[in-house]
Amino acid sequence: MTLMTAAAFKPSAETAPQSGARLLVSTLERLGVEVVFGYPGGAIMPVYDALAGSRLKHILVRHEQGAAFAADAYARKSGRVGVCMATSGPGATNLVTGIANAMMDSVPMVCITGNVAQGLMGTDAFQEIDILGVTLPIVKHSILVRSAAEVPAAIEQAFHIAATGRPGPVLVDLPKDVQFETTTEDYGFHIPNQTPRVDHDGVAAAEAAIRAAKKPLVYIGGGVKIGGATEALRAFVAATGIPQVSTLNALGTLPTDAPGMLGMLGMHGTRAANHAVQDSDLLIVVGARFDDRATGKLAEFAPNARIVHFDIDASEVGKLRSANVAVVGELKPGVEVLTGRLAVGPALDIQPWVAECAEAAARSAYRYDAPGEGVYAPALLKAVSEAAGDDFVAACDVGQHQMWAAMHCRFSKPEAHITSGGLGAMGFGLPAGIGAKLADPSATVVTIAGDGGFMMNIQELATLKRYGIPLKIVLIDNSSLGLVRQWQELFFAENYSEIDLSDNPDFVKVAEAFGIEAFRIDRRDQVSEGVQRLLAADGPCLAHVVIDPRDNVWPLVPPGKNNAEMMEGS
Ligand SMILES: Cc1ncc(C[n+]2csc(CCOP(=O)(O)OP(=O)(O)O)c2C)c(N)n1
Repeated sequence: MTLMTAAAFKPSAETAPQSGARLLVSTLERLGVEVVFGYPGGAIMPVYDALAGSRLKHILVRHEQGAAFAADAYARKSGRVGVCMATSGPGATNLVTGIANAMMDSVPMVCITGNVAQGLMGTDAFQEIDILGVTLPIVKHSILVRSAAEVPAAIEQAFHIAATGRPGPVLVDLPKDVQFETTTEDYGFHIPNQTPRVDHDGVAAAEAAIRAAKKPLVYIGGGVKIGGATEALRAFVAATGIPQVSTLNALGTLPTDAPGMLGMLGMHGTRAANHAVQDSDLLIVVGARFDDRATGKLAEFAPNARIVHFDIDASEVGKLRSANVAVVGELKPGVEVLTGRLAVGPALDIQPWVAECAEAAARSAYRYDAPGEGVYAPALLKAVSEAAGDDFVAACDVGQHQMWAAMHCRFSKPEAHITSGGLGAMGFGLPAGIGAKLADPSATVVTIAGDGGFMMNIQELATLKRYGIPLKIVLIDNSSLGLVRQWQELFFAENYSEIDLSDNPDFVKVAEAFGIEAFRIDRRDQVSEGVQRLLAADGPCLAHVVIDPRDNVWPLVPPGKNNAEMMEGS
């Protein structure tokens, strides 16, 4: 946390007096912000007053959590900083889950909160919350702005910190008196000029390790797309032919069907990916953090592999698994230099390993011919992504449907898969779909949600209607909290405790009550036409997909087991 002091900044030319609120709006405009997601209230009223007539498009969500999730997905899809705002007290606390979500997935976001006037701070004033204190462990940085003159610098600094290095959420708290205060001063923020430096020694050591390996494997993390290193990594893979596995957050970094792409590793990873990791003799980890959902039992993860770890955040390297070679710095130039070095000299001698991985992938390819007449979610989700083509973007909620989407949708770009990976926050899907669609109106954005998570932010259907956002929604309804139900079945002796949602409302009627087109798919022979109808709809549209509550996600690595010990369903 930093308290801004005016002395730290250079005053620029004097202008007519402006309020802190007005300075906030004009700074956001100057930074090129186009969309702000928010919800007003007493402690941020001067800002809302100043918003009227500005160039900023404000999206009035129906719950502040929706504002944070939408801003997060806007950032993931656009590659720019997402912005959300809320009033003090309950408005600010409603942002908290969204802030934690952005922190866990390293998403650049600036969250602006109003607060009570400075004179009232610490007095338990109406709607007063120490939001800096509340969010301290879940922000990259936070700023309490003490005077109107500090507003522009605080905002510029917040954007800079949110977007540079390892990105993350930055909170800017504006007391009400600061919003009202007028000033002629506008302190600019001097953004330091940083040229990325490459750790050449680390890259040379990485090259040596790769040349010595017989079974190298690239372990792609979400940091690759965040670091703008997608093309660099694609070029590295094309040049070397080293097979790859992806974390949940990195899906799409290599297209799903790219040569050598074995799919997701971890708890719901593919057999081919998990076995390759366990067999490999060198893991080239790029922008990944060894999350337990990816590694399974850490002590038995990739037992024979040396580790080359590329990351921008030095504290990630060696955090959970020590690295034999560390390459700390921006991923893009680091990977580019490595590719260049490997291009000279003898080709890698890895053909038997590449062939072994390809055979394993072919042998364990998923089958979509499940018996029965009911809708088979994996096949339906695959069909949706294929019908949408290269413009497909999935904004997923959390649960079985999220894992099915990760495993069975085709992603051709890293921004095509937007999910709450680190935090696993139910309720993400609908507002995330809104944010992603606003970031890229030409994309075919599809929210994929379960009946439980959808209900957590169902009020955002009103936002879709109000702004006519043509988001498509696939609501996979198994009348239960499916992923919890699956765990209860497998690991809690079928003691189904508090997972029954069979009294769900009629989702078609609910959507229609919000003014949104909706229809039901409950038989397999309706899938193809339903998918076409959903994607062809002019405006927002919801497909209510009814599936068998007993359908489970397979394969699965049981908790506490290593990734080679995968369970397969019947
Ligand atoms: C906010 C929040 N609360 C609880 C959980 C724990 N949780 C993870 S998956 C899940 C069930 C999700 O059910 P549903 O949305 O219906 O999706 P399904 O698994 O049935 O596809 C729950 C309760 C969570 N991830 N997030």
